Amino acid sequence: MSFWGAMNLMDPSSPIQSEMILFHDHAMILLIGIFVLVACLGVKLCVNQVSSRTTHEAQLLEILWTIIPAFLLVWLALPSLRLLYLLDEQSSNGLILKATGHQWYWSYEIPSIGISSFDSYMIQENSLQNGEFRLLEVDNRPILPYNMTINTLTTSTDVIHAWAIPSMGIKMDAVPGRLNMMGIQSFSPGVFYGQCSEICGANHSYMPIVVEFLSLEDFIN
Ligand SMILES: [Cu+2]
Repeated sequence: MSFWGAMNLMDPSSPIQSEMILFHDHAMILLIGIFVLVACLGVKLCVNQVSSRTTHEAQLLEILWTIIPAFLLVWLALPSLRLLYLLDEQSSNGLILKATGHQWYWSYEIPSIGISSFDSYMIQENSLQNGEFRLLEVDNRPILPYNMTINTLTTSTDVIHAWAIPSMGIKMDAVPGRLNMMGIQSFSPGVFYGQCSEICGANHSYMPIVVEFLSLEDFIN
């Protein structure tokens, strides 16, 4: 279990989400460093005299406290840009999952293997089996192979929804009249949960997202 897993947060289930957690930790190093420095200087300023002989016309100090923060910003920006471009990576294996948002359910289509559109409704509380998650289970879920990138297309038929699976670092708006694309890839077989992430109306909370990942052989069978 990772550090974040030990903190009761979800472990990443896709390469992109692992990268996002690394970037978060990277940004936190800078943030905590700046906070500690400013806090120490603040305390020092309170207990000392405000004016000092050595800080008048201190050109070297001025140059340093301009240049060092500039380098720190570049140190933050470069990995951020790298992550941005990784997020936009598209696979070329032709496997596409199309998710269409409706008020208030999702429908899926996997055209490359001939699976035509089917609806995915939330299972009501009184029909849940033992061990199933309340407000998260659906009656039909799309099945995909793990360890390969699948292009996800999202769109909507009525209002804006958003297709999101937190443990995979995915959140893509589903906008009527528009196709948004994003790559998903799972490290492992399993069932992954998410919810609509755009306030889309009265039953916004009742349109969960469930995707199941299998090995390629099981998927083909
Ligand atoms: Cu929605």
